[in-house]
Parts: sequence; C-alpha cells; structure tokens
Amino acid sequence: MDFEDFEIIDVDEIKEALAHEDLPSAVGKIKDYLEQQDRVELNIAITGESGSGKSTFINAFRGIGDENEDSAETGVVETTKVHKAYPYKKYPNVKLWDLPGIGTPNFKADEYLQRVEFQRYDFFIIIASDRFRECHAHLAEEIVKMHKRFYFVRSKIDANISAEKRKKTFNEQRILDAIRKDCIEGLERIGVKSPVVFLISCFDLPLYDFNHLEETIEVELPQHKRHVLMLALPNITLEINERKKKALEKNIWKLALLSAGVAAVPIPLLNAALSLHVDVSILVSELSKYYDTFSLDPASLQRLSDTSGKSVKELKAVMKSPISKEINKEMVIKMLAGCSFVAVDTVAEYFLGFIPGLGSLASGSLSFATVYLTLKHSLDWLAKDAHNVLVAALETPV
Ligand SMILES: Nc1nc2c(ncn2[C@@H]2O[C@H](COP(=O)(O)OP(=O)(O)O)[C@@H](O)[C@H]2O)c(=O)[nH]1
Ligand SMILES: [Mg+2]
Repeated sequence: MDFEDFEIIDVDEIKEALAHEDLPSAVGKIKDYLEQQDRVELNIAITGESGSGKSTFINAFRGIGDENEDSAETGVVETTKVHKAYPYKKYPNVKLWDLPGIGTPNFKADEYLQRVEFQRYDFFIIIASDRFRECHAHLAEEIVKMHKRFYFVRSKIDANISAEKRKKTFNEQRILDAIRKDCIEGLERIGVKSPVVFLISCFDLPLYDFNHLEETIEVELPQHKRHVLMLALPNITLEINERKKKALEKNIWKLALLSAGVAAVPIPLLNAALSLHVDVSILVSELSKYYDTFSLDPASLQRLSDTSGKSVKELKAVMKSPISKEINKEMVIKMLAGCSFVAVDTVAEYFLGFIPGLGSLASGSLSFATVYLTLKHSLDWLAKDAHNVLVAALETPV
C-alpha cells in the first residue's frame, strides 16, 4: 500500500456526502447518484457541408469503422434532409446526431436550426473540409444567437498534407498554420472572440488537434455530463487514457461503500475466521466498465488492429495485468480473497477516520477496504494495459 493510493481520495467530498446523513441513507444516495451518472443525456450535433466528413467523424468519435452495421454511411451523396441519431452502444443516452448538409443554394441558417430542432443539442460541431465559407459563418452566428456552443473543426488534414508533400518547399507546420489562420479569420469576421479551430483527420484521430478538441469539450461541459462523455469516448490517445482513469477513480470509494453497505453475501477469507460481506455483482459490472472504456474489449482491439496494422495478438501481448482475461464472479471473489491483509487494514484504518459508522456496518470496514483496494488495483492495471496497447499500436514496425 503506497501513500499515493490515498491521494486520489477527495476527503472533502466524502465528508460533505456524509455530513447530514447516517450511513444507510448516504449509501442510498450514493446508489442513486451512480445510477443517474450513467443515464445522463448528451446530444452532440455534427454539421457542415455535404461531403465534409460528418458521417466519417461520427463513426470515428464512436470508435467504430465506416463499415459496421450501425455505422453512419459515408462517401455517399447526401440526399437526406433529416437529422439522424447515432447512440453509443454502451451509453445509449450519449448520441451523435448526423445533421443534413449546410450550404445548399437556398441555405438559411435560422430555418436550418429550427428544422434540426436545435434545442435538443448540448453543443454543435461544425465541420469544414475546405476553405472557410459564408455558410459556416451564418451557421456559427446563428448557433451563438440561440445561446448554444459550437466547436469549429477543419477536417481531412491528412489530405492537405499529402497534397502539399508533392511540393519541394513542403513544410507541414506552415500548412497547418495557414489552414488554421483561414478559419480563425473567418470566425473573427463574424465577431467570434479568440476563436479556436481544431484540425483533424478522421482517418488518424490521434494526430493533430483531436486531443485538444476532446479536452476543450470536456472542460466546457457541465460536471455531470463530463463523466459520461469521458467513458463513452473511444480510448485513442494516451491523454484520454489518463483522463478516463481519473474519472473512474473518483467513483471507487462510492462503489466500495455501496458494495459493503447493501445486503451482501459473505465470502470466507483464506485465513479463516473472518469473512467479507460484499456485493460481487457491483464489482463485476464496474470492472467490465473499465474494460469497455479503455477499449480493451475484443471489438475495440480488433478495430485498433485494423487501423494500426498490428495484429490483435501483438496488441494482447503487451497486456500484462492479472485480470486481462474475462471478468466474472469467480474471478472477482478470488481477487477479493487474495487482497493483502496488511494493506486492507491500513485502508480500513484510514477511512474509519472520516466515515463515521463504517465499523458498525454488518460487513464492516474490512469489506469496504477490500473492495476499495480491489477496484483501485484493477483500475491501475487496466489503465496501464490500455496505455501499453496504445503505445504498441503507435509503434512503427521495424
Ligand atoms: N482524407 C480524408 N478523407 C476523409 C476524411 N473524412 C472523411 N473523408 C472522406 O470524405 C468523403 C465524405 O465523407 P462523409 O463522412 O460521407 O461526409 P458527409 O457527407 O459530411 O457525411 C468520404 O469519401 C470520406 O471517406 C478525412 O479526415 N481525411
Ligand atoms: Mg453523411
């Protein structure tokens, strides 16, 4: 047990949660909170000219290819005039909306926004794949007028780079700067203050500004929406990997209290006299969530293999954690029983200091501490595995 295992704990948050309640009612509240957290709605509108790469962006942002059965259709001539929702599979309340193309001859931004029911969306992503145009300006202006937020994305950067590479004077940074400048000036002309433009290639998201885009959206979202976006997003950069870990860490003490606080089944410990009272299903579902959010599930590994050129076997070879196999009840019970007694004791003692009544729970502080440690270590392991998988995928073959 290292001291750093405690650093993730927001003691004030725990004290605050328990300040006006006895433990059973606090546990009830924590249960509601966790359930609601996963049900938060988030609606993201993706708009831009036809052919700008909206549908491709939607697939990439959902971590799927362009040819899955529920992918947004790409590369086709857009005829549709309706907006269509693409929910995340594991978080169906988080939806990306494919909006009809803008910039058609009679395009009117205000009518367009009414037609796509603009109130629904938490924010808009405007995608341009070429120069900044009048239709972008009109739309951005109108979105702001409706008191909504937009993020301006310039897509297909890879195509610009490879076209310019043919020139003798090729300089990547200069091209990126010029593209950015064109869009920024366009936005400034309509009065946007300090506009930010995100350069992206949907064919290679980790390059360029994707990370910055994701981080900016996250910071600007209300707290309760941040968490679900963070979990839903595919794990595509080392920075996102780290932020996912931080988001999940915050829930560990809540889950431990919940698991130890509800009518739980006794699990005998190897060293006899004591038994734990733990709701194992809470752990099974949380650990499965870790897998999914770190994109370590078979479908995500396959997709990473397709895009990186590394075989699934090569990617799996760098997953070293003891739990990099299937998650089930038996395996969780084994982990709980295998927790070091000394470490559990240290954690229990630490928490007894500010969770009044913990010792009096039927299951007691021992169960709480064991679940806490099991989740904490599993999260550390899986985040590390995911980190290694990303690094392996990025490595160029020798
Ligand atoms: N090179 C490159 N092509 C892209 C990118 N994004 C989309 N495309 C291609 O641009 C075309 C139009 O994309 P699509 O997503 O269907 O555009 P939409 O009409 O806005 O939905 C397709 O052939 C895509 O493969 C990108 O980032 N880089
Ligand atoms: Mg489309």
